[in-house]
Amino acid sequence: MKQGWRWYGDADAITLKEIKQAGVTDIVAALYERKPGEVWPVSEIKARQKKVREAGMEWSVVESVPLHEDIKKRTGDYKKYIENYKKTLVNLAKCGIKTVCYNFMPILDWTRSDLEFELGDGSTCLGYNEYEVAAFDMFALKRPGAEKDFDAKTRARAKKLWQSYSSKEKKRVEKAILTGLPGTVDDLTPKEFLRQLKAYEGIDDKKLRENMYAFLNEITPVLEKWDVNMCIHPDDPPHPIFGLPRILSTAADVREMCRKCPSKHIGLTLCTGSLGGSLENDEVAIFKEFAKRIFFCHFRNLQYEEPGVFHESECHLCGKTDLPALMIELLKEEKRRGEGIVVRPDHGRLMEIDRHRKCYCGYSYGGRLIGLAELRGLEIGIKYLKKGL
Ligand code: DNO
Repeated sequence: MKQGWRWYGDADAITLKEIKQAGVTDIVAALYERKPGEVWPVSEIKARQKKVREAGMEWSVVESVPLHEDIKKRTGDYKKYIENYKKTLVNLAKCGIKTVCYNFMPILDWTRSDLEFELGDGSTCLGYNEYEVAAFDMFALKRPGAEKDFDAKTRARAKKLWQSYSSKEKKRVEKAILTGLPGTVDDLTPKEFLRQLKAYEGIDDKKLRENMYAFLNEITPVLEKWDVNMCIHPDDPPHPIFGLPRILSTAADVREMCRKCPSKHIGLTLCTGSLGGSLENDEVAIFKEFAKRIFFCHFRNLQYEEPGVFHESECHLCGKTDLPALMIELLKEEKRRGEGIVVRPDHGRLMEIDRHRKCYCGYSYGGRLIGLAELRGLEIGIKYLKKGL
């Protein structure tokens, strides 16, 4: 396991020195100041790379090169944006950075309904409650036709919940959903969100898939020439929200992508927390099936209160995903390849140690430090017990 860590550049409250001291070797970063659709200049990539190298680490994974919405919709200036995307990939490859994470979620990237879910010990983490999301959709956003997306039971429960909420609680949900979470683009207002949703009218599941496969096949010659691996980040949560299709949520979706886009450079970011947002997904089975096409991993865990209601776990190793079993699969695949795969402890609790500074949601120092240490211990323990791995 190559020990990765997401760093948000100079705007990040966590310094490279702290990251290095955590035992990290591989930095996961991006040019966050560049908007989707822009070409990333070599000079800027090099400047960031130099900083990381000076701190004794290597920038080895990009997370993300975000896609302009026009590419997802295949409207407007999408051709120009695809050309720009290719240029960015070439520029990254010229600097030796050849693993690129991205996603194909329309408008919203990952979505939570609670950014400060309090655990028993007073630390906080991120949470998701599908009834809160449904209530926000129907009663606050008032998306036309939203009711049709929920069954009678969900509608009734969401209504009751919303009626019981104070305006402060409602605001909390709205903020959590519309805030551009780290790595995403901008904060949205309800009005702007509705406007963007309208632009997706007519783009159903089938159309969005076609658009994704077309994009991937168009950039494939660049991937092959420059030996770049594209690893899609699964939808989070892994199901449609706000009437928007989500097309990379299950093993079947990955299978279909691999069939439609056969290049070995097109693969997956195995994100346990995102895939784990559906009780039907089996993260270990997904790893096994697509092992050769997994170029990057996010490891963390979820705790369910009931189906559709979960929060991040106190411990990266315990919860919905069988992390020890997954680690064994990772080590087997690394052995087969003869090289390590970058894994980053994805998210962590916000604990006292970080209260004095402004960490991006989910991206605290202490919480991820524990996560990384747990993963490292697990790796060493497995190797000890299973000689040869
Ligand atoms: C959340 C992240 C996502 C991810 C993007 C990849 O913590 O995993 O924001 O970076 O979806 O494009």
